[in-house]
Amino acid sequence: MSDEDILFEVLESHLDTGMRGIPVGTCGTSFVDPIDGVHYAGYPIADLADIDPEDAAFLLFNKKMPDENESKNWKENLAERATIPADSLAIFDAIGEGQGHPMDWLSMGIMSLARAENEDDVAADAMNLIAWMPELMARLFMSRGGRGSLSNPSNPSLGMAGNFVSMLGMEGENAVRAERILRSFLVLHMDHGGGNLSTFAGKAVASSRSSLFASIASAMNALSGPLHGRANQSCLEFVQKVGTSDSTEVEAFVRGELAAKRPIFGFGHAVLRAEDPRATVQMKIGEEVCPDDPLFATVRTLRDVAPRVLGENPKISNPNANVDLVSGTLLYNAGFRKPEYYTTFFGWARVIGISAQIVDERNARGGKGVPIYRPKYIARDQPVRRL
Ligand code: NMX
Ligand code: MLT
Repeated sequence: MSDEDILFEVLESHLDTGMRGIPVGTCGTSFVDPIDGVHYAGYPIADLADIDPEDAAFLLFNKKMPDENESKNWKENLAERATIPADSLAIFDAIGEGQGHPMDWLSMGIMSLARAENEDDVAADAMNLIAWMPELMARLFMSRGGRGSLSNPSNPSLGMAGNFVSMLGMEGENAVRAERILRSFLVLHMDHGGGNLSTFAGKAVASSRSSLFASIASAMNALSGPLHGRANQSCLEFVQKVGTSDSTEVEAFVRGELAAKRPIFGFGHAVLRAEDPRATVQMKIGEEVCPDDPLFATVRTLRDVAPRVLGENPKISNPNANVDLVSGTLLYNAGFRKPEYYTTFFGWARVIGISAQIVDERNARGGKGVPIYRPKYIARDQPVRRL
């Protein structure tokens, strides 16, 4: 690509559209095809749904699938880093129980880890943060929920999903199902190109050479909104509110929500123009692990009915299911009964993809890093005046 290649002509009609479709940079971790969905370093997401989350992280950082040896070394490297520094834990534990959204806790937890920043080694900070996430998540669940400390000490050899489930004290069949659902959840949610809001926000903050922790905490704050990551919480609440799997009743419910100007959660996307393959994969997992669950039955009917109803509105660019339609129902079935925590799982997964993208941007231009983000805004209704 030469400097002269015209990639996109910016028209006035593109302004104030949330930069929809306007190219601003390059991304080496993943790309999103409007029809075939996200690909991690070229691999379609559906092909990756069953790999170890640690291997998916390796793929995003190294742009290749690890061989057996690389996978083993990578996992050992993460395990060696897994002990959260005591100073950071003391800050996190001091937040106390109860109040505030779990995403705010996640953001505060990540900021508390900034005490252990390695100045000028963003790649080491990224590895540390990824290694600390399972315990940070488990502590968030236990202490915010007023359940005291971890049920079992951290054991990184169980893998990130298995370790988390064990720290929460889940056992037997429940633990097996929770780990299975969580492993694929983490892989499916790690990355979604360079321009989704949380990734973009995290990279913008990182471009000022802020710490990895400050950048990722900013990304988590962006993810916490209901039009972005918090849609998985809203979607489960929405599915619970539907309360039926009867097609006629579901259709009436969807029409009622639209008439009341409320979003139909789990449908639509800024970039995708077909059903999100991550939704398709999760539907298959649901058919495997909880086909008779009444919530899953509602999701099944919604998937049939809502695209047709939403498709009647020509303004809606994509009436099909997005990643959030099914994920909440699967997490519920995995034993996580409080929807307000669901976005923290999304955040945990995104920490990995966004960190990989920040490391890439710091390595750009021969190690100088990308310049500080500074898009142009056109002045409106501001004639020059004098006092
Ligand atoms: N329910 C109701 N209205 C919708 C929906 C929906 N599912 N999808 C799009 N629209 C509306 C949208 O609000 C916009 O209205 P207006 O012009 O009045 O602002 C209009 O249709 C055109 O929107 P699009 O260009 O199709 O979509 P856009 O890129 O603006 O928004 C979402 C994308 C994802 C924010 C939107 O589809 C939505 O709000 N979906 C429901 C919430 C949801 O499931 N979010 C999860 C997204 C996945 N994620 O991880 O971020
Ligand atoms: C997603 O995972 O779907 C996103 O983060 C939303 C987007 O791509 O804009």
